[in-house]
Amino acid sequence: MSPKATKTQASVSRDKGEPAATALLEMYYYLCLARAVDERMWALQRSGKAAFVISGQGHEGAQVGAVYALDRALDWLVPFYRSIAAVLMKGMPPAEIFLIQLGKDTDPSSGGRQMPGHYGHARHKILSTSSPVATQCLHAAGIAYAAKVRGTGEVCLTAMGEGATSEGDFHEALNFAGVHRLPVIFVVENNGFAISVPQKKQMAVDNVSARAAGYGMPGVTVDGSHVLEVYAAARQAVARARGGEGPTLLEVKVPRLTAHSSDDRQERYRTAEDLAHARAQDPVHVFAAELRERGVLTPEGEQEIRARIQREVDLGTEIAEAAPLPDPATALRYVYFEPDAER
Ligand SMILES: Cc1ncc(C[n+]2csc(CCOP(=O)(O)OP(=O)(O)O)c2C)c(N)n1
Repeated sequence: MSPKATKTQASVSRDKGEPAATALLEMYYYLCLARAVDERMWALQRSGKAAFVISGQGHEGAQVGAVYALDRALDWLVPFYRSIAAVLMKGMPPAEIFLIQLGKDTDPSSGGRQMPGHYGHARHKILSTSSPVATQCLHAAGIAYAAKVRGTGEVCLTAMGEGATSEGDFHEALNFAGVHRLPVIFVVENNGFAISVPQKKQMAVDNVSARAAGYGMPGVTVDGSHVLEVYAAARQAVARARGGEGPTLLEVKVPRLTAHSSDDRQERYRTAEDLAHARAQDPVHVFAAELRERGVLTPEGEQEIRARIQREVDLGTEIAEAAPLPDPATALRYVYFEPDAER
């Protein structure tokens, strides 16, 4: 581990790698918070207040497990449009997610310029979400290269879907990261579909992780319904990156619980059996059952978490709804260079 790496998660025993009860409950809190924020995003869209939703429902286990392995203050996140749990964990409160979704002036990612789902936050080291899929892989490799050159000890984690791995940018980024042994983790949240295109029409391999071999890095596949399985794999990848051993391709198989976006109807290309199978793999339910079995999650504890989340999501919605829209006179700001513009 680099001497410049700062704190680790306090409640995790780094020796045994077994999260303590407080850590497990924090993971569960983020899983449930992300789900509740996501559901509110759909409510805002369906009630005509937001133009668009792109959801992370089903992906929460992958994101919580992976981001929990980072040093959240030191490390970088280069997200994609489904990274709701990930950006919450990196420090964005629900209000900021809703400000982004409603395109408000105080949206921290772009001041209302970007589409919903384009998360970014300079202070929390979240790079702006890039619309063309897979370009984030190059951005992440660039950040990791800078970290290596500067010797900062930072690790960069980027996320994408399996469809993104068919893009040239993905392969160029992995090649560069492999050659230069960069401290970067490529997390593929494989939900089996690129909009309506199933994985088997996207690639001739069963596991995206197979692609890692071509770039001289480990490729690992884990089950995203099991948060601790993801966390264990991500911890190894972070240790490897921080220790100067280079990148990892971490594929996390996740269920996609909603349509691709609010502009899609998945019933047109998914069978009822497939949808029922996805629901049975819901990481929120799977993790809750696991925590109950371990005696970590009690009915009272669960009620407390749910009530706290309800308050946070309601408050976040109120703040975002009350916030002003950007002034139309500023629409071209940040498009062209303006030497005298206010920043
Ligand atoms: C370069 C590029 N091509 C096409 C699109 C349109 N598009 C947006 S999301 C998406 C599907 C990506 O699928 P996948 O990477 O599997 O992620 P998922 O949405 O399933 O999580 C596509 C084709 C885009 N944004 N950028």
